[in-house]
Amino acid sequence: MSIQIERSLVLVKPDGVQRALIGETIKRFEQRGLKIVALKMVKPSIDHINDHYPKDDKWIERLGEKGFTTFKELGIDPKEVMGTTDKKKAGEMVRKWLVDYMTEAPVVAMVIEGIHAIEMIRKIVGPTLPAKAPIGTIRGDYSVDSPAAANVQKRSVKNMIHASETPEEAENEIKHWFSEEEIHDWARPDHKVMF
Ligand code: IDP
Ligand code: MG
Repeated sequence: MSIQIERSLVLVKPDGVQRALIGETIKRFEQRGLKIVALKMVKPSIDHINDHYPKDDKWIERLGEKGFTTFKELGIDPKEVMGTTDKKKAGEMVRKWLVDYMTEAPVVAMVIEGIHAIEMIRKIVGPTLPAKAPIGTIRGDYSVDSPAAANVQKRSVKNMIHASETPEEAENEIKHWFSEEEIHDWARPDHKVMF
């Protein structure tokens, strides 16, 4: 098996920045041995966030479905909360709330590099919905939100952090947030004893 060095895009979302959890978040990636190769604070425009998240039906339906799964578990009628049982319509609503959330304050954007970085980072971050995120993950340790509350209040689930899910997503997202000059090639001397 070849050693797979990957890069992933990570964002400390507006709730993470406003709660002063930037340092705590970055620390978790550094201490695991992952290397930060780009870093900046940005107040994103609506257009920038709109182009950051996918626009295809499959992604939008998946977004709608995440809330529906929670409603089912809690015995809540999705029609009562979302006004629809259609995954696509629900996903479109959630996507709009997500753009509002991501533009309400600055975010901290990073490119993080390492062996199997995409999977390693998602593990440190934890699953999307805080109730499902194990303690020890960033979302499990620092967020408590749920679609059951968020969707009633017509807002996104606040879960502190974004991380690319697939190599394709990572490639697109890194290009969307950083120019080539902003991404640095440097070596961590401790990697000599780690690998
Ligand atoms: P991810 O951030 O774990 O990759 P995605 O499915 O890509 O999860 O969703 C993007 C973001 O949309 C989530 O991080 C969360 O902030 C928000 N979100 C996901 N599902 C819901 C929902 O059912 N209601 C409100 N917001 C949601
Ligand atoms: Mg995602």
